Amino acid sequence: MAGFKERVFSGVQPTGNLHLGNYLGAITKFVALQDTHDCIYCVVDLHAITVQQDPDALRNSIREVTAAFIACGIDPKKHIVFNQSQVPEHAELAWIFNCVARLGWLNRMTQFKEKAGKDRENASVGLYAYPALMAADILVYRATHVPVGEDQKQHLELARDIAQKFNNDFGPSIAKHGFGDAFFPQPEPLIQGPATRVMSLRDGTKKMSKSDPSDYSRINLSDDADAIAQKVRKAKTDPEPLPSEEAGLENRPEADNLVGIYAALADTTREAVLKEFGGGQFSTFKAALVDLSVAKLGPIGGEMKRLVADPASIDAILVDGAERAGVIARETMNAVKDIVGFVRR
Ligand code: AQP
Repeated sequence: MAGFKERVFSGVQPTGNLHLGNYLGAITKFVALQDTHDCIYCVVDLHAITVQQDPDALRNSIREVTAAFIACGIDPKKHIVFNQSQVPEHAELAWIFNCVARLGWLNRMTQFKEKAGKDRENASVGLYAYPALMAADILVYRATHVPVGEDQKQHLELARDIAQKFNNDFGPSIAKHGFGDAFFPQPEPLIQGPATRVMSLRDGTKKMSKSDPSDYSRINLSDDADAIAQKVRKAKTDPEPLPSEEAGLENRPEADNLVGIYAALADTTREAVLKEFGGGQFSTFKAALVDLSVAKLGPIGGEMKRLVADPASIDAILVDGAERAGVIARETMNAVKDIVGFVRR
């Protein structure tokens, strides 16, 4: 992005067990981007409390997500790993963005509508304002690239709108303080590959999600080989054999989902998977999917267990990450305060 140093930011909520959707849609991308970019990966605990959380479970989840990051291959020494609440500048910039974003923009957010459900009057103000905080998470580091799953696309578009409106609203002040014609970059979503939206194993029309009451709807990163095998075997399918061409997956959401998962785990395409398994029965395909899933996810679950057994080491990683993130975030906030017109220390 012209004029801005390339930097990657993304976050994961500590709201329960991380699952295959989080892994394929987001975390595998986090890992790959480490080779080419400076990366900041955040456990977004301020987002988690937009719905009620048990305090002890939340603390455990923060450590578990951190362990998952590391077990999947994120290097917290070369890059930055921390939890959001340790860097107060996220919340500070979010307030300013609440004053930049328009009500009409937030009213269009489909995730709020889905999560608030019918009882919208009873949803927290935080759940409604969530996308402005997400914009602050990204832009407090002036990040240029954001690897996310498909479900976050709309929030990313809002972050771009907020960045642009801030740049426009404060244009003369931005120039006066020596930042040219734009202080914030337009962050680009990175949504690629065969598994940008992994669906529930029980219902191919619903997103795989931590908050689904059925544990059989998802494969958790902490699941052992037996649990993975059982969930894949029980995954909903249809009576037809697998098609040989991608077009044959249309209107077959469960088949499409399992083929997409296989392709992502094997680092190949749906087309290639169908070339191998097309025309065959689901039982053969599922057996291969069990083997592949266990081979890929088994070691991650084992390493997560080892890491969470030593919470002090995880906490030390988070403190170190928060200190390094805080240096960047404070620099941004000092500039933002000057641009907005606050008197500061
Ligand atoms: N099913 C999915 N397929 C692909 N990507 C997914 N992501 C989440 N679900 C899928 C991506 O994972 C990253 C972290 O997501 P999150 O935990 O911060 O929030 P979420 O999207 O709200 O995840 P859940 O599982 O659906 O949580 P709950 O049930 O608590 O709402 C994001 O990049 C997301 O796109």
